[in-house]
Amino acid sequence: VLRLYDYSDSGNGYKVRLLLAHLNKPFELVEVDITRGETRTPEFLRRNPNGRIPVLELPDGRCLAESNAILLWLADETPWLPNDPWQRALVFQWLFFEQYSHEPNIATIRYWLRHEPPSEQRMARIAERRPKGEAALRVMNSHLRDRDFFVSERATVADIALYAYTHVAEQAEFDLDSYPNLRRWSSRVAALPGHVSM
Ligand SMILES: N[C@@H](CCC(=O)N[C@@H](CS)C(=O)NCC(=O)O)C(=O)O
Repeated sequence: VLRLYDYSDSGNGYKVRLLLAHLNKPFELVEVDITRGETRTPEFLRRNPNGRIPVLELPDGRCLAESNAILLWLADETPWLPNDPWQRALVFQWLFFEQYSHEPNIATIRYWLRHEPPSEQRMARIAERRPKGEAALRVMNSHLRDRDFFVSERATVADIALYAYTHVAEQAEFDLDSYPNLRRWSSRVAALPGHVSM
């Protein structure tokens, strides 16, 4: 059986849990407490030298890290990853966008607000990232003006990756009321059969 090393409050981990639920794939969950350095033990570093969850361990012991790489691996030959080369490329485009423009500016703020005591340094770091987070949300909101999902008429792993931290962006004090298309898309993703919440 597949084994997922994960931390329940992680959006990156939730991406994988959500896709596994849609694919109806059983898996064993191993909770790793990232707030206690459990991702940096020699044992964990053997599974992911980069010391981060999520990590998917296959029954033969091979380990795959990076949430979006795990999504692509699991989605291969399923409707969650289009076969058409152009549509696939667009899925990759949004997955890279998620990792470069979205997650570093939204997930991080959410984490700091939830796990770090208030300080001037925390405020400065958040202030530096917030406009970049807003910019990412604006790009998504415009893209969704005349679309139900990011790449095709049905949801793909691009939607799963972007949903993970967008639907909890308010926990990072982003106001989703400014992004009505994002709100509608978010409800659409949450209404898909097989959906599980974070
Ligand atoms: N790019 C990675 C990011 C993974 C990541 O940032 N994981 C965080 C939790 S969301 C983590 O494991 N932090 C613990 C640590 O850095 O020791 C992915 O998409 O999987």
